[in-house]
Amino acid sequence: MDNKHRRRRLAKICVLAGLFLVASVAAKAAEHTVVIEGMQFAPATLEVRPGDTVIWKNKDPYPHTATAVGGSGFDSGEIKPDRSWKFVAKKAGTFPYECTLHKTMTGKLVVK
Ligand SMILES: [Cu+2]
Repeated sequence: MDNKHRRRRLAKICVLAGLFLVASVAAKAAEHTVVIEGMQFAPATLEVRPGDTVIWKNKDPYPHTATAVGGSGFDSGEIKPDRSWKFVAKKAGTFPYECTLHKTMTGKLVVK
């Protein structure tokens, strides 16, 4: 095999490796963050796919919870200031949630 052929073959391998990388990254589950600040969940409504991870990050100086209403899904328990809580969304559906310590704080997680 001469150098020209070798280079071509290497280029083909690189292209295939690149495609494989793109495909595997695309199939990977995503990570989303809900920031809790000023007694609010931001974004208030978050749409994710099954398998995605949702991270609630508490930036307030007091604890909060992210608790699905009616025991339908998840409950973070107390998230202390500067702490976060992770949840992997598995079941599809719409999950309204609230902070059990401050009932005016509400959000919605949509898994589809
Ligand atoms: Cu709260």
